[in-house]
Amino acid sequence: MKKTLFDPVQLGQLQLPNRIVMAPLTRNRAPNAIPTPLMAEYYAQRASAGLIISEGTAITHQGQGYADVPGLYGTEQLDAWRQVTKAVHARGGRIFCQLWHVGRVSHVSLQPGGGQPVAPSAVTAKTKTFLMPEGFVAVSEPRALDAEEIPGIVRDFRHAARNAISAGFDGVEVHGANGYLVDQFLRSSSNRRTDDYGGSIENRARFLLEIMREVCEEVGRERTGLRLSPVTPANDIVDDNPQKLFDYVVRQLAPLGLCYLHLIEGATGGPREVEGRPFDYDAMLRAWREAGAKGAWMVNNGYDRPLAEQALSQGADLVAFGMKYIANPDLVERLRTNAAFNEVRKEKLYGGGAEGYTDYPALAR
Ligand code: 8OZ
Repeated sequence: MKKTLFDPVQLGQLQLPNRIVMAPLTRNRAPNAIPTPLMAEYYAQRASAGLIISEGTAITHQGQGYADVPGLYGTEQLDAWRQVTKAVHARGGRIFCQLWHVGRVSHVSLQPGGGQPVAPSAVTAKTKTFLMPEGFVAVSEPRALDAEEIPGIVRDFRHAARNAISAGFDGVEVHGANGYLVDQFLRSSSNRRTDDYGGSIENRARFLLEIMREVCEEVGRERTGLRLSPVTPANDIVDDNPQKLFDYVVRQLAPLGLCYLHLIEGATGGPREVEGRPFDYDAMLRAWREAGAKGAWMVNNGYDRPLAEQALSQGADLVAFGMKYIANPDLVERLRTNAAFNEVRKEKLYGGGAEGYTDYPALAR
C-alpha cells in the first residue's frame, strides 16, 4: 500500500499517529541552560507531530556552544525538562531529546572555567557561534582531546541519555550531524589524530559507534536514534570520501538496531544539492538495509508535501520538517488540508521570548 504522511507508524514501542516529525531546532531561549515554561508551551503547541525531536541539548557544560541553549546535566535542568515533556504528553504528543556536544564549535566564554573548547584535533573551525548580547562571533581555538578523556565523553552521552528518560522523554537522538563533536571525529578535515580515533575510516567512526552502543545499552535500542548529515558544509566540515565513510558507518550501526536514522540531505537549512559534494542517499539506505537494519529512515531538508510523498514512495519512513515547524504549530493539519503556511520571522529565530516563538497562529477552526 502507498505510504502517506498521515499513516500511523510504529517507532520502537511508540505508535506515531503520522509520519511527520518536528526536527530539532536551536532557539536559544533557555537562560542558564534551564528550560522555561514558555518552551513547554512551544513544544505542546506542536504535539500533533508524529514525533517531536527537541532542540540540541548539551550533555555537559563542556558540550555547550551557544548562548542560552538548554542542558541535561543538572537537577534544575531535568526538573524543567520534566515540565516540557509533561506538557507534550498532556496534549497527546511524543518527544525525543537531542543529545548534543558541540566540540570545537564553542567559545571560551561558554566553557567551564573559561577553558578552550575541545575537539579531536586542534583545528579551528571557520564558523561562528551565537553569544548574548554580542550576537554572532568567531568560535575559539580548540584543544585536542587527550585519548584518556574520550571514554569520559562517551560516558557523558550515556549519562545524558539516562537523564533524558528520567526527565520524561520518550527516547533520544544523538546529534552526529552538522559539524559538531561526533561529526568532527568522523571527518578527515577536522580529525587529524594518529591514535585509535583518527586516520582510517574505522578509527574515525570509533567514537560515534562507542557512543551509540553505550546509549542503546542504557536506554534501549527502541528509544535510540541518530542524526547524520553526510555532505553538509555546516561548521566548516568536509570529508575526503563521505560515501565510503557513511557506507561503513551504517553497516556498523545496523546490528545495534536503532529505532531510526535521521538524514539531513544536502546543506543544513539550505540547498539539497551541495556543489562539489555529490552523495547517493539511496545507496546509503540500501547499505543499512542490506546489513539488516529495521529502523525507520527519516529524511529532512526543505521538504514540502509532494517531495515528502515522493521520498516515502522511495523508502523513507518519516519526514522531518524544521523551518516549517517553527512557523506552523499545526503543521500536520496544514499539510493534510494543503493549507497555506505561515512565513517564518527569521529575525526571531535565536533568542528572545514569545515573539516569533509561541505566537504563530494555528488555522482557525
Ligand atoms: C542553528 C544554530 C545553532 C545550532 C545544528 C544545533 O546545526 C544546530 C544549530 C543550528 O544542528
